[in-house]
Amino acid sequence: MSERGRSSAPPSDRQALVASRRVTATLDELPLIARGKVREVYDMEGVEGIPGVPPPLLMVASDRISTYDAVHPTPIPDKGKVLTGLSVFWFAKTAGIVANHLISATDGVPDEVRGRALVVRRLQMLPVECVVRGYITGSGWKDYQATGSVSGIALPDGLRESERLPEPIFTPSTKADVGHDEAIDFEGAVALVGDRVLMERVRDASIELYSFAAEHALANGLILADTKFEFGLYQSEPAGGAHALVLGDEVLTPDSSRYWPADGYEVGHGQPSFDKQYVRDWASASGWDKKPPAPPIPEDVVAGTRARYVEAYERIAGEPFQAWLDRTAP
Ligand code: PZK
Repeated sequence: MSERGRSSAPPSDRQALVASRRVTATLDELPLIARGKVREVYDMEGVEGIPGVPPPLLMVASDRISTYDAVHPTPIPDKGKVLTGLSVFWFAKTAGIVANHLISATDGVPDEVRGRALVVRRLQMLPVECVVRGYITGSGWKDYQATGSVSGIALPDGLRESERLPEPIFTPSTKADVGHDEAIDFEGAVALVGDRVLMERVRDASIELYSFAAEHALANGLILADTKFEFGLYQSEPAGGAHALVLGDEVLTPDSSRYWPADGYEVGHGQPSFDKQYVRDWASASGWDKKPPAPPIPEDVVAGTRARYVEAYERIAGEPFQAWLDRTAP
């Protein structure tokens, strides 16, 4: 029984102070507020109450992996830690471009999820996904073939699949609760957000983030074909304070981005994913119809895929993955 729970008497001032400053709960004490295919968001309300500051959130990345939109039952060990470490690397590198929601990867993070969870500022999220493309692939390639444009941006004639674009383009989409996000043009994003000047800042920040990251990645042998950002507004004062534009979500991870090996890059066809290609190749050869439920992944494919995630971390962050594990160990 805890010090607090042993007695029904009111807590002493000291006990109350200690309780109010308790920074670490266990995961099962935190209310789950959002659940994605491979990660969760928890409410840290009551864990670290600071008057006038909205209570933070805990974003937890799992080791689950999805291909063809279905989650496999087999985890990829350390995938959540790789993605979280990469997000933190990029948040630090890009803080001069735009503020971000990261508070801590250690203080307040429960031991059981250390290395794969972040305490973040609670934002009012903008209702658009901010996609930037530097290469023509995926749904962008489909739209270009059909219309010559992507998100209302006319592109040069004669582009071939996976070709680098003359300059990165901002191709926002809606946030669908279920199913796929729907591509919209910039005017559609302005209408959803309701503030043209804000949306221009979001677009410009998105392109600057992509350009910075793509150059860093390429210098380390990785092509960053495209990526998705999510932004929010942060108001620290109870009322009347300015709303700051803040970068949220996970950033520039293999789950939010397409990374290709620069080695063997070839225009004219789809490129292998740096991280998921072993799983996709195996899944295609397995006879799975690519509809849920996704099949279990064999051991050798799991090991090869884990190695690719770790390699992505080490190439991008420029340090051993072990350094991330050491910095975040309880
Ligand atoms: C927030 N999501 C998406 C869904 C996930 C993530 N800083 C923030 N403040 C308020 N809300 C969010 C964030 C962030 N980031 C993001 N949902 C809420 C989402 C499911 C699982 F991990």
